[in-house]
Amino acid sequence: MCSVSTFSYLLFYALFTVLINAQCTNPTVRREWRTLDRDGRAAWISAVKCLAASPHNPDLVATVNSSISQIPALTRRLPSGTVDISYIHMDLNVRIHQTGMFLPFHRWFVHSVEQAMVEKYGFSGGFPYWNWTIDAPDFYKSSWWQDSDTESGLGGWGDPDKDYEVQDGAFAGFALANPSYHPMRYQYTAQPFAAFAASSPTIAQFFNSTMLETYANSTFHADQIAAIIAGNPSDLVNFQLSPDNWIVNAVIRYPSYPDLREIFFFQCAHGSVHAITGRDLAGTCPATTEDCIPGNKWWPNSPLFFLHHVMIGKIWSDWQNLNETSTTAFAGGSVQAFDNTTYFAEYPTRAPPMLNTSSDIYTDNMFPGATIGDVSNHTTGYLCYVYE
Ligand SMILES: [Cu+2]
Repeated sequence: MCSVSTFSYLLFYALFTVLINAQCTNPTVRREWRTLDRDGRAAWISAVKCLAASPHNPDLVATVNSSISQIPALTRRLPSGTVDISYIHMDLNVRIHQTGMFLPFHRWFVHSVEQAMVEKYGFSGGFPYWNWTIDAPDFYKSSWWQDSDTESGLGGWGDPDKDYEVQDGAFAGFALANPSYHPMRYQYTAQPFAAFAASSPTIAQFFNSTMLETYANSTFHADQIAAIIAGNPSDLVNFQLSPDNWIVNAVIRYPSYPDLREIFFFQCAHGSVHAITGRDLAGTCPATTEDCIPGNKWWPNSPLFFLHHVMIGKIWSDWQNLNETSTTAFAGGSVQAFDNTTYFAEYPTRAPPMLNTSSDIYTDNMFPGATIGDVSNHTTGYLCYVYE
């Protein structure tokens, strides 16, 4: 059941948290999903569902011009919490992907969702993560998709006869409202890039035939992720190009690289996990939605989005831990610049205006704000967690 905390408790908790976290003497621990016991998994799922069923946040406001974001106006139909959380990501899409804001925004976003679960629904904290390198060798049949427990299981692949709606586990029939009402869906998609390129001429220009046929799971094996981390010490620019950005950077930055395929592997880990899981984690339109523009907008529809992004945050953290200067390093611009390949190459972590550690993370007024510097080091005051 979703018991909402009283105001006085909230206030007490907030003050308590501020006092404790100023020192970060007692960090929460982020663990791989499969190392949690059944109660731990059920507690996280319960808090996610409570958040999804929570009232709309009346303060949430779209800040990107709709001619750019290409999303419908925010409607406040049920289900509610899920609508808001995926809507902020839909609105800010062009500012938080393929820009310097990618890593900071998503770290802040997960933290904010976690805080809401803790403060409102008694979640004890310690957001789990999905180490998909375990699943890379045989993604379709991996243990990740085998837990159908109705309280603690994440369920399996969707039913192809029902628009790939998930039929088992705790999120079977999980109701979503973006881009229109539908139950949550996953579709195993081994080679997702051809369809992805076909969806956008702007993006298609960056693909070559090899890339179009690449198997998504061939980009996120454990040894490849280890190479991304170890291969870019103190080089945040090149590190960022690895887990976040798609193929585009590889083609433009390394046009004469002898083995483009190898570079491509390192680019794609983040997007490949989205794409191979398909449907709601990949921004595919529901079969019943008319006038729908697919893309990466409503990725947070799926609770897996957050487990995935805690893993991305862990990879960033592992890189930061290589040396002291990397813990607070930042580099990146605020504009995507897809349509200008010269510009795109000139600014590998995207174009001016440039961001810095004092820059505010975009919030759409949905959650309390923070700066990029606030989320650089997750073991200090603002965030205060460690990975295990
Ligand atoms: Cu995102």
